[in-house]
Amino acid sequence: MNLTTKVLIGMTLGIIVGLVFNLSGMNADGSFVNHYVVNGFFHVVGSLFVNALKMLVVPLVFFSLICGVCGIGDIRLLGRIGTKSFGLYMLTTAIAIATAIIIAGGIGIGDGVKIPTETNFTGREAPPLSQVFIDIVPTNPISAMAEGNMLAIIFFAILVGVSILLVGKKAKPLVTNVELWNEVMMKMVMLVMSTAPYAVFCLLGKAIANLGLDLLWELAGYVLVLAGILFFHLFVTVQMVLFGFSGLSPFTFLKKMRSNQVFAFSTSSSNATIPVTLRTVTERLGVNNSVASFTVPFGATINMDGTAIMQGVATVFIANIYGVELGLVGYLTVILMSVLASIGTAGVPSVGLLMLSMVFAQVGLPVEGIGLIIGVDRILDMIRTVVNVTGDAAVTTIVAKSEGKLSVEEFNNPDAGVVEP
Ligand code: DAS
Repeated sequence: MNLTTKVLIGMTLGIIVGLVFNLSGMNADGSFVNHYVVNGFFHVVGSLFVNALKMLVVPLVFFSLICGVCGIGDIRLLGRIGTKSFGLYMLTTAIAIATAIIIAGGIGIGDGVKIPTETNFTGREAPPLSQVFIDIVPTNPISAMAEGNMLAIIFFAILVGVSILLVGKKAKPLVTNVELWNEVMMKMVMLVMSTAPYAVFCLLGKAIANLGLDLLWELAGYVLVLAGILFFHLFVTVQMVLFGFSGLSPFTFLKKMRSNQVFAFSTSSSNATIPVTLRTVTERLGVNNSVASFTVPFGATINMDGTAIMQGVATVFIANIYGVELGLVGYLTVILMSVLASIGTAGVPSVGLLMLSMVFAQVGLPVEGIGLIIGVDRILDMIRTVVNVTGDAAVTTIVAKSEGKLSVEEFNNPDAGVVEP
Protein backbone atom coordinates (compact mmCIF):
# COMPACT_ATOMS: atom_id res chain seq x y z
CA MET A 1 0.00 0.00 0.00
CA ASN A 2 1.54 3.36 -1.01
CA LEU A 3 1.91 6.42 1.20
CA THR A 4 -0.96 8.26 -0.51
CA THR A 5 -3.41 5.50 0.40
CA LYS A 6 -2.09 5.26 3.95
CA VAL A 7 -2.40 9.05 4.44
CA LEU A 8 -5.96 9.00 3.08
CA ILE A 9 -6.82 6.16 5.50
CA GLY A 10 -5.20 8.07 8.36
CA MET A 11 -7.18 11.16 7.41
CA THR A 12 -10.49 9.27 7.14
CA LEU A 13 -10.04 7.47 10.47
CA GLY A 14 -8.93 10.71 12.14
CA ILE A 15 -12.06 12.50 10.93
CA ILE A 16 -14.32 9.60 12.03
CA VAL A 17 -12.76 9.29 15.50
CA GLY A 18 -12.72 13.08 15.92
CA LEU A 19 -16.39 13.35 14.95
CA VAL A 20 -17.36 10.49 17.31
CA PHE A 21 -15.55 12.22 20.18
CA ASN A 22 -17.05 15.59 19.27
CA LEU A 23 -20.66 14.59 18.57
CA SER A 24 -20.91 12.07 21.42
CA GLY A 25 -19.73 14.58 24.00
CA MET A 26 -16.87 12.21 24.95
CA ASN A 27 -14.49 15.11 24.41
CA ALA A 28 -16.14 17.27 27.07
CA ASP A 29 -13.64 19.46 28.95
CA GLY A 30 -11.88 17.52 31.67
CA SER A 31 -13.14 14.12 30.45
CA PHE A 32 -10.75 11.17 30.17
CA VAL A 33 -10.87 11.34 26.35
CA ASN A 34 -10.27 15.06 26.33
CA HIS A 35 -7.37 14.94 28.77
CA TYR A 36 -5.56 11.70 27.94
CA VAL A 37 -6.50 11.04 24.30
CA VAL A 38 -7.25 14.26 22.42
CA ASN A 39 -4.99 16.67 24.29
CA GLY A 40 -2.70 13.86 25.44
CA PHE A 41 -1.79 11.12 22.97
CA PHE A 42 -3.06 12.88 19.83
CA HIS A 43 -1.36 16.15 20.80
CA VAL A 44 2.00 14.46 21.54
CA VAL A 45 2.11 12.39 18.35
CA GLY A 46 1.03 15.36 16.22
CA SER A 47 3.59 17.65 17.85
CA LEU A 48 6.41 15.14 17.30
CA PHE A 49 5.57 15.05 13.58
CA VAL A 50 5.42 18.82 13.31
CA ASN A 51 8.76 19.11 15.11
CA ALA A 52 10.24 16.65 12.60
CA LEU A 53 8.96 18.81 9.72
CA LYS A 54 10.56 21.88 11.29
CA MET A 55 13.78 19.91 11.85
CA LEU A 56 14.09 19.16 8.12
CA VAL A 57 13.51 22.63 6.74
CA VAL A 58 16.88 24.36 7.27
CA PRO A 59 19.16 21.57 5.95
CA LEU A 60 16.67 20.69 3.19
CA VAL A 61 16.41 24.24 1.88
CA PHE A 62 20.16 24.83 2.22
CA PHE A 63 21.28 21.75 0.28
CA SER A 64 18.46 21.66 -2.29
CA LEU A 65 18.99 25.34 -3.11
CA ILE A 66 22.75 24.95 -3.60
CA CYS A 67 21.97 21.90 -5.73
CA GLY A 68 19.39 23.83 -7.72
CA VAL A 69 21.82 26.67 -8.48
CA CYS A 70 24.69 24.28 -9.27
CA GLY A 71 22.27 22.40 -11.54
CA ILE A 72 22.61 25.36 -13.93
CA GLY A 73 25.94 23.68 -14.71
CA ASP A 74 27.83 26.63 -16.06
CA ILE A 75 27.35 30.27 -15.03
CA ARG A 76 27.88 31.32 -18.64
CA LEU A 77 24.77 29.31 -19.54
CA LEU A 78 22.87 31.96 -17.68
CA GLY A 79 23.15 34.07 -20.80
CA ARG A 80 20.11 35.12 -22.83
CA ILE A 81 18.28 31.77 -22.51
CA GLY A 82 18.97 31.50 -18.79
CA THR A 83 18.05 35.11 -18.10
CA LYS A 84 14.84 34.92 -20.15
CA SER A 85 13.72 31.62 -18.61
CA PHE A 86 14.66 32.69 -15.06
CA GLY A 87 12.74 35.95 -15.49
CA LEU A 88 9.64 34.23 -16.86
CA TYR A 89 9.75 31.49 -14.21
CA MET A 90 9.91 34.06 -11.40
CA LEU A 91 7.19 36.19 -13.08
CA THR A 92 4.72 33.31 -13.37
CA THR A 93 5.46 32.15 -9.82
CA ALA A 94 4.92 35.66 -8.41
CA ILE A 95 1.64 36.00 -10.36
CA ALA A 96 0.60 32.57 -9.07
CA ILE A 97 1.05 33.31 -5.39
CA ALA A 98 -0.35 36.84 -5.64
CA THR A 99 -3.47 35.42 -7.35
CA ALA A 100 -3.74 32.82 -4.61
CA ILE A 101 -3.52 35.30 -1.75
CA ILE A 102 -5.91 37.80 -3.34
CA ILE A 103 -8.61 35.22 -4.17
CA ALA A 104 -8.27 33.17 -0.96
CA GLY A 105 -8.11 36.35 1.11
CA GLY A 106 -11.12 37.79 -0.70
CA ILE A 107 -13.15 34.64 -0.08
CA GLY A 108 -11.94 34.51 3.53
CA ILE A 109 -11.28 30.76 3.69
CA GLY A 110 -10.79 29.48 7.23
CA ASP A 111 -12.77 32.36 8.69
CA GLY A 112 -15.54 30.04 9.79
CA VAL A 113 -13.73 28.55 12.78
CA LYS A 114 -11.19 29.80 15.25
CA ILE A 115 -8.73 27.39 16.84
CA PRO A 116 -8.16 28.74 20.34
CA THR A 117 -4.66 30.07 20.12
CA GLU A 118 -3.49 28.50 23.39
CA THR A 119 -0.09 29.87 22.62
CA ASN A 120 -1.55 33.22 21.51
CA PHE A 121 -0.26 33.23 17.97
CA THR A 122 -0.41 36.80 16.87
CA GLY A 123 1.92 36.36 13.92
CA ARG A 124 5.52 37.50 13.94
CA GLU A 125 5.52 41.24 14.52
CA ALA A 126 5.79 42.28 10.86
CA PRO A 127 8.89 44.48 10.59
CA PRO A 128 8.78 47.37 8.13
CA LEU A 129 9.21 46.14 4.55
CA SER A 130 12.64 47.79 4.35
CA GLN A 131 13.74 45.68 7.31
CA VAL A 132 12.50 42.51 5.59
CA PHE A 133 14.85 43.25 2.70
CA ILE A 134 17.77 44.25 4.96
CA ASP A 135 17.36 41.00 6.92
CA ILE A 136 17.77 38.99 3.70
CA VAL A 137 21.55 39.43 3.95
CA PRO A 138 22.62 37.59 7.12
CA THR A 139 25.36 39.07 9.32
CA ASN A 140 26.08 35.51 10.47
CA PRO A 141 24.80 32.62 8.29
CA ILE A 142 25.20 30.12 11.13
CA SER A 143 23.00 32.14 13.50
CA ALA A 144 20.50 32.64 10.63
CA MET A 145 20.32 28.83 10.44
CA ALA A 146 20.06 28.49 14.21
CA GLU A 147 17.23 31.06 14.30
CA GLY A 148 15.54 29.56 11.21
CA ASN A 149 15.71 32.92 9.40
CA MET A 150 14.75 31.37 6.07
CA LEU A 151 15.09 34.40 3.80
CA ALA A 152 18.69 34.81 4.98
CA ILE A 153 19.35 31.07 4.58
CA ILE A 154 17.93 31.14 1.03
CA PHE A 155 20.07 34.17 0.14
CA PHE A 156 23.23 32.56 1.58
CA ALA A 157 22.57 29.21 -0.16
CA ILE A 158 22.02 30.89 -3.55
CA LEU A 159 25.25 32.88 -3.04
CA VAL A 160 27.13 29.67 -2.19
CA GLY A 161 25.74 27.99 -5.32
CA VAL A 162 26.69 30.90 -7.60
CA SER A 163 30.16 31.04 -6.02
CA ILE A 164 30.64 27.32 -6.64
CA LEU A 165 29.70 27.86 -10.29
CA LEU A 166 32.22 30.70 -10.52
CA VAL A 167 34.96 28.42 -9.16
CA GLY A 168 34.22 26.19 -12.14
CA LYS A 169 35.47 22.63 -12.74
CA LYS A 170 37.75 22.62 -9.65
CA ALA A 171 34.61 22.68 -7.50
CA LYS A 172 33.22 19.49 -9.06
CA PRO A 173 34.00 17.37 -5.93
CA LEU A 174 32.13 19.94 -3.83
CA VAL A 175 29.12 19.84 -6.20
CA THR A 176 29.12 16.03 -5.94
CA ASN A 177 29.25 16.35 -2.18
CA VAL A 178 26.32 18.76 -2.06
CA GLU A 179 24.33 16.51 -4.43
CA LEU A 180 24.95 13.60 -2.05
CA TRP A 181 23.85 15.64 0.95
CA ASN A 182 20.72 16.65 -0.98
CA GLU A 183 20.05 12.96 -1.63
CA VAL A 184 20.49 12.27 2.10
CA MET A 185 17.98 15.02 2.88
CA MET A 186 15.47 13.52 0.42
CA LYS A 187 15.80 10.15 2.18
CA MET A 188 15.25 11.92 5.52
CA VAL A 189 12.10 13.55 4.09
CA MET A 190 10.88 10.10 3.04
CA LEU A 191 11.55 8.73 6.54
CA VAL A 192 9.62 11.56 8.19
CA MET A 193 6.79 11.40 5.65
CA SER A 194 6.46 7.64 6.25
CA THR A 195 5.03 8.52 9.67
CA ALA A 196 2.54 10.95 8.10
CA PRO A 197 -0.47 8.53 8.15
CA TYR A 198 -0.25 8.18 11.95
CA ALA A 199 0.42 11.88 12.44
CA VAL A 200 -2.49 12.85 10.18
CA PHE A 201 -4.79 10.53 12.18
CA CYS A 202 -3.78 12.23 15.43
CA LEU A 203 -3.64 15.83 14.18
CA LEU A 204 -7.02 15.65 12.43
CA GLY A 205 -8.50 13.55 15.24
CA LYS A 206 -7.57 16.24 17.75
CA ALA A 207 -8.71 19.16 15.57
CA ILE A 208 -12.04 17.55 14.62
CA ALA A 209 -12.70 16.39 18.21
CA ASN A 210 -12.28 20.00 19.34
CA LEU A 211 -13.97 21.76 16.44
CA GLY A 212 -16.37 19.21 14.89
CA LEU A 213 -18.08 19.60 11.53
CA ASP A 214 -17.29 23.31 11.26
CA LEU A 215 -13.64 22.48 10.61
CA LEU A 216 -14.61 19.89 8.01
CA TRP A 217 -16.55 22.47 6.02
CA GLU A 218 -13.60 24.85 6.23
CA LEU A 219 -11.26 22.07 5.02
CA ALA A 220 -13.61 21.34 2.12
CA GLY A 221 -13.56 25.06 1.31
CA TYR A 222 -9.74 25.03 1.37
CA VAL A 223 -9.60 22.11 -1.10
CA LEU A 224 -12.16 23.62 -3.48
CA VAL A 225 -10.61 27.13 -3.47
CA LEU A 226 -7.06 25.78 -3.91
CA ALA A 227 -8.08 23.42 -6.73
CA GLY A 228 -10.03 26.26 -8.40
CA ILE A 229 -7.04 28.64 -8.32
CA LEU A 230 -4.71 25.90 -9.60
CA PHE A 231 -7.00 25.27 -12.58
CA PHE A 232 -7.40 29.02 -13.16
CA HIS A 233 -3.61 29.45 -13.26
CA LEU A 234 -3.22 26.38 -15.49
CA PHE A 235 -5.90 27.19 -18.06
CA VAL A 236 -5.97 31.01 -17.93
CA THR A 237 -2.83 32.69 -16.54
CA VAL A 238 -0.22 30.34 -18.04
CA GLN A 239 -2.05 30.31 -21.36
CA MET A 240 -2.29 34.12 -21.43
CA VAL A 241 1.46 34.36 -20.75
CA LEU A 242 2.13 31.79 -23.51
CA PHE A 243 -0.03 33.59 -26.06
CA GLY A 244 1.10 37.06 -24.96
CA PHE A 245 4.84 36.33 -25.20
CA SER A 246 4.81 33.93 -28.19
CA GLY A 247 1.54 34.35 -30.10
CA LEU A 248 1.23 30.56 -30.20
CA SER A 249 -2.12 28.79 -29.72
CA PRO A 250 -2.84 27.82 -26.09
CA PHE A 251 -5.35 25.25 -27.35
CA THR A 252 -2.71 23.44 -29.43
CA PHE A 253 -0.29 23.68 -26.50
CA LEU A 254 -2.73 22.20 -23.97
CA LYS A 255 -3.84 19.41 -26.34
CA LYS A 256 -0.24 18.31 -26.87
CA MET A 257 0.59 18.59 -23.13
CA ARG A 258 -2.18 16.19 -22.07
CA SER A 259 -0.12 12.98 -21.78
CA ASN A 260 2.64 14.93 -20.04
CA GLN A 261 0.12 16.25 -17.50
CA VAL A 262 -1.31 12.80 -16.85
CA PHE A 263 2.21 11.57 -16.04
CA ALA A 264 2.84 14.53 -13.71
CA PHE A 265 -0.53 13.95 -11.99
CA SER A 266 0.18 10.28 -11.39
CA THR A 267 3.76 10.73 -10.16
CA SER A 268 3.31 14.00 -8.18
CA SER A 269 6.92 14.64 -9.14
CA SER A 270 8.27 17.32 -11.50
CA ASN A 271 11.69 15.67 -11.42
CA ALA A 272 10.28 12.29 -12.50
CA THR A 273 8.39 14.06 -15.29
CA ILE A 274 11.47 15.81 -16.76
CA PRO A 275 12.12 13.12 -19.45
CA VAL A 276 8.45 13.18 -20.50
CA THR A 277 8.38 16.99 -20.62
CA LEU A 278 11.58 17.02 -22.69
CA ARG A 279 10.03 14.60 -25.19
CA THR A 280 6.79 16.58 -25.37
CA VAL A 281 8.40 19.98 -25.98
CA THR A 282 10.97 18.72 -28.51
CA GLU A 283 8.93 16.14 -30.45
CA ARG A 284 5.40 17.56 -30.21
CA LEU A 285 5.84 21.32 -29.68
CA GLY A 286 8.78 21.79 -32.05
CA VAL A 287 11.24 23.17 -29.49
CA ASN A 288 14.92 22.73 -30.33
CA ASN A 289 16.71 20.51 -27.80
CA SER A 290 19.46 23.13 -27.34
CA VAL A 291 16.90 25.24 -25.45
CA ALA A 292 14.76 22.48 -23.88
CA SER A 293 17.73 20.58 -22.42
CA PHE A 294 18.43 23.64 -20.23
CA THR A 295 15.04 25.24 -19.57
CA VAL A 296 13.11 22.04 -18.70
CA PRO A 297 15.41 20.74 -15.89
CA PHE A 298 15.97 24.37 -14.83
CA GLY A 299 12.20 24.86 -14.56
CA ALA A 300 11.68 21.57 -12.70
CA THR A 301 14.18 22.87 -10.16
CA ILE A 302 13.20 26.50 -9.69
CA ASN A 303 9.71 26.89 -11.15
CA MET A 304 6.85 25.79 -8.91
CA ASP A 305 3.76 27.86 -9.71
CA GLY A 306 1.42 25.20 -8.33
CA THR A 307 3.38 24.92 -5.12
CA ALA A 308 3.44 28.70 -4.69
CA ILE A 309 -0.36 28.77 -5.10
CA MET A 310 -0.76 26.12 -2.40
CA GLN A 311 1.52 28.08 -0.08
CA GLY A 312 -0.47 31.27 -0.64
CA VAL A 313 -3.86 29.65 -0.06
CA ALA A 314 -2.63 27.63 2.93
CA THR A 315 -1.15 30.77 4.52
CA VAL A 316 -4.47 32.63 4.27
CA PHE A 317 -6.36 29.54 5.53
CA ILE A 318 -4.16 28.93 8.60
CA ALA A 319 -3.89 32.66 9.43
CA ASN A 320 -7.70 32.90 9.46
CA ILE A 321 -8.18 29.63 11.38
CA TYR A 322 -5.81 30.77 14.14
CA GLY A 323 -7.01 34.37 14.01
CA VAL A 324 -3.58 35.76 13.05
CA GLU A 325 -3.52 39.13 11.28
CA LEU A 326 -0.58 39.00 8.83
CA GLY A 327 -1.08 42.44 7.31
CA LEU A 328 0.33 43.71 4.01
CA VAL A 329 4.00 43.32 5.00
CA GLY A 330 3.26 39.80 6.23
CA TYR A 331 1.69 38.78 2.95
CA LEU A 332 4.42 40.49 0.89
CA THR A 333 6.93 38.48 2.94
CA VAL A 334 4.96 35.32 2.12
CA ILE A 335 5.08 36.17 -1.61
CA LEU A 336 8.84 36.78 -1.44
CA MET A 337 9.37 33.59 0.60
CA SER A 338 7.31 31.43 -1.72
CA VAL A 339 9.02 32.73 -4.88
CA LEU A 340 12.43 32.16 -3.32
CA ALA A 341 11.35 28.89 -1.69
CA SER A 342 10.16 27.56 -5.04
CA ILE A 343 13.80 27.74 -6.17
CA GLY A 344 14.68 25.41 -3.31
CA THR A 345 11.69 23.08 -3.54
CA ALA A 346 12.81 19.80 -5.08
CA GLY A 347 10.39 18.33 -7.61
CA VAL A 348 9.40 15.32 -5.54
CA PRO A 349 6.09 14.44 -3.86
CA SER A 350 4.96 16.51 -0.88
CA VAL A 351 8.07 18.66 -0.55
CA GLY A 352 6.00 21.74 -1.21
CA LEU A 353 4.16 21.08 2.05
CA LEU A 354 7.47 20.82 3.87
CA MET A 355 8.49 24.20 2.52
CA LEU A 356 5.22 25.56 3.89
CA SER A 357 6.56 25.08 7.41
CA MET A 358 9.38 27.42 6.39
CA VAL A 359 6.94 30.07 5.13
CA PHE A 360 4.84 29.78 8.31
CA ALA A 361 7.91 30.02 10.56
CA GLN A 362 9.06 33.18 8.76
CA VAL A 363 5.76 35.01 9.34
CA GLY A 364 5.06 33.56 12.78
CA LEU A 365 2.17 31.26 11.84
CA PRO A 366 1.74 28.04 13.89
CA VAL A 367 3.50 25.25 11.97
CA GLU A 368 1.09 22.73 13.53
CA GLY A 369 -1.51 24.24 11.21
CA ILE A 370 0.08 22.04 8.54
CA GLY A 371 -1.42 19.08 10.40
CA LEU A 372 -4.89 20.31 9.42
CA ILE A 373 -4.18 20.27 5.69
CA ILE A 374 -1.68 17.44 5.28
CA GLY A 375 -4.47 14.87 5.03
CA VAL A 376 -5.95 16.48 1.93
CA ASP A 377 -2.58 17.44 0.48
CA ARG A 378 -1.81 14.32 -1.52
CA ILE A 379 -4.53 14.84 -4.16
CA LEU A 380 -3.74 18.57 -4.26
CA ASP A 381 -0.05 17.73 -4.75
CA MET A 382 -0.98 15.80 -7.89
CA ILE A 383 -2.82 18.80 -9.33
CA ARG A 384 -0.12 21.33 -8.44
CA THR A 385 2.59 19.15 -9.99
CA VAL A 386 0.61 19.32 -13.26
CA VAL A 387 0.63 23.12 -12.91
CA ASN A 388 4.38 23.10 -12.19
CA VAL A 389 5.35 21.06 -15.26
CA THR A 390 2.90 22.91 -17.55
CA GLY A 391 4.56 26.18 -16.52
CA ASP A 392 7.98 24.69 -17.31
CA ALA A 393 6.82 23.65 -20.79
CA ALA A 394 5.12 27.00 -21.49
CA VAL A 395 8.21 29.06 -20.59
CA THR A 396 10.39 26.66 -22.61
CA THR A 397 8.13 27.22 -25.62
CA ILE A 398 8.18 31.02 -25.20
CA VAL A 399 11.98 31.19 -24.84
CA ALA A 400 12.54 28.85 -27.82
CA LYS A 401 10.18 30.92 -29.99
CA SER A 402 11.96 34.15 -28.98
CA GLU A 403 15.33 32.58 -29.84
CA GLY A 404 14.11 31.29 -33.24
CA LYS A 405 14.59 27.75 -31.90
CA LEU A 406 11.00 26.59 -32.34
CA SER A 407 9.44 25.12 -35.49
CA VAL A 408 6.01 26.81 -35.68
CA GLU A 409 5.07 24.31 -38.39
CA GLU A 410 5.77 21.38 -36.05
CA PHE A 411 4.03 23.18 -33.18
CA ASN A 412 0.87 23.52 -35.29
CA ASN A 413 1.12 20.01 -36.79
CA PRO A 414 -1.38 17.86 -34.82
CA ASP A 415 0.51 14.68 -35.72
CA ALA A 416 4.00 15.90 -34.77
CA GLY A 417 5.70 13.37 -32.53
CA VAL A 418 2.63 11.15 -32.29
CA VAL A 419 3.92 7.60 -31.87
CA GLU A 420 2.01 5.28 -34.20
CA PRO A 421 0.18 2.60 -32.11
N1 DAS B 1 5.19 17.48 -5.93
C1 DAS B 1 6.05 18.65 -6.17
C2 DAS B 1 6.55 18.61 -7.60
O1 DAS B 1 7.12 17.62 -7.97
C3 DAS B 1 5.37 19.92 -5.86
C4 DAS B 1 5.00 20.07 -4.40
O2 DAS B 1 5.29 19.20 -3.55
O3 DAS B 1 4.39 21.11 -4.10
O4 DAS B 1 6.37 19.60 -8.34
